[in-house]
Amino acid sequence: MSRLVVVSNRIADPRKTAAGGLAVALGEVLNNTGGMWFGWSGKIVDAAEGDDVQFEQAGPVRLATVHLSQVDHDAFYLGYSNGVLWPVFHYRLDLADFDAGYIAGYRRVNQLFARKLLPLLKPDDVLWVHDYHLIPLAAELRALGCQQRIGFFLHIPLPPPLILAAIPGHDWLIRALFAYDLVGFQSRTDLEHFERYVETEAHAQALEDGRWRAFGRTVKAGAFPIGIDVQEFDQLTHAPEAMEMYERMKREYSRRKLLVGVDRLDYSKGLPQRMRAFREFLQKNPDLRQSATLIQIASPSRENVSAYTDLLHELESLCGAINGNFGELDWMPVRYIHRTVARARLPGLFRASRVALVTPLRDGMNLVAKEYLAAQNADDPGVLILSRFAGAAEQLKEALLVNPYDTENTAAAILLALQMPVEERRNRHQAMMRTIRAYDVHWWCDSFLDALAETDAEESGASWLRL
Ligand code: ADQ
Repeated sequence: MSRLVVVSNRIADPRKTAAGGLAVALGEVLNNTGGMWFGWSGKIVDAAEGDDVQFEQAGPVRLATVHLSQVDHDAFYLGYSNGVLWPVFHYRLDLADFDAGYIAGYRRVNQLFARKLLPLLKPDDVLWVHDYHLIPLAAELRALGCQQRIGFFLHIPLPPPLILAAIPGHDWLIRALFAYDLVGFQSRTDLEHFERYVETEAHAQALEDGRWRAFGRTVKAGAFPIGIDVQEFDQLTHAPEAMEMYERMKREYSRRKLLVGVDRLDYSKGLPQRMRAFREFLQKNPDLRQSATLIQIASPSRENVSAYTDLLHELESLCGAINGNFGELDWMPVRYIHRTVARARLPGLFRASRVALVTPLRDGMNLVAKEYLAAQNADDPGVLILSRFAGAAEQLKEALLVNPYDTENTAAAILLALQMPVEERRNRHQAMMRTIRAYDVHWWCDSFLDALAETDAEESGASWLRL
């Protein structure tokens, strides 16, 4: 069995539960192959301190990391990855900052990764590169002579061709994808965007089995919707920390039904729109007002990017206004918590909540939707209100699907969810759990790696030097 080498911007120690399902699943494959995980250490150092690779052994898994200089970090991470690719890939051209300097830093860090990784590779290694920070990594590796099989998975959405085309150098980005052997997306929609782009903008030739030919190379493209580790989440749900959280929430909110939202504080997650929908619900249903409380957890995220500070203020002021206008001495409609909740406690909060509001404006997949369902009591489950713009909506058809921009429609869904009879809740939950179990994170890992193993390894050719 070939050794697996996972490459991502940040790495996680697969032995730690806090790392979450993705790290656990990747850790399992890495464990089986005695693999390596390569990425940024999370440390910013003085450029003069050098860029040696740091190693750590996590069981059979080798963790290899490099530090970044302040200049590289700012241009690569804050600038191009999170100031250009993240907003545009989430359809937010208005928030993109197309500073010409950023792309050079993005390339520099990808070249650094390639330079540092190449000497660590064995001839029959299989590489799996993750996410938008590292789109050109395979091209940079190929330029240095790397012949190994390389797959890429994009965790965030791929926008339609005309939105993608707004990025200066978009053709360079997509050309870089052809240095991979397999490119995976979260949903059919993202895959279709890729196909339309390469056909119309890159004049790629469609071959059989999802393969595309352009720039002297063939790449296979497919949709591999990411899942959760259902078993691991089930164990977490029944572990003491989650149980204690569940009991506490049930006690504290014994007279109310809980609605829950758990997100990173990010403009893609639709938090202000969600608050407005909840306000609309309170306005329209005065008789139900005191029977519902919304707990919104928004964990701090990328706070040094300015769009995030604006969002923080907007959300704080909306929550304050809702509580001010509708609150009573013994009841606050919204509990807004700007903090990360320990992973071990999340299932308890999910299980105690009658409704989950997962209403992003755009999301690659959204694992919170799946985790919420997995944490429910199958005999008396809660209701998932899910944005049709989350990748998860392609799979979870039995959720109450909403358009998060449509305040009235989302408010109506909240009412429906709170009043839904147990029989209907059970049926919907059962159907969605079948999907979540069939397409769990192990299915995702295996199906991606099987598809990668089936690709024909190709000579990479010197053309990549010109990227
Ligand atoms: P994210 O945008 O981070 O990930 P998501 O899938 O919702 O989004 O969450 C990832 C994990 O973080 C989940 O396990 C969740 O429980 C946890 N999490 C989120 N908010 C939290 C909070 N406030 N406190 C504690 N834990 C929290 C990106 C893409 C998604 C895609 C994932 C995986 O944007 O669309 O689903 O990668 O591919």
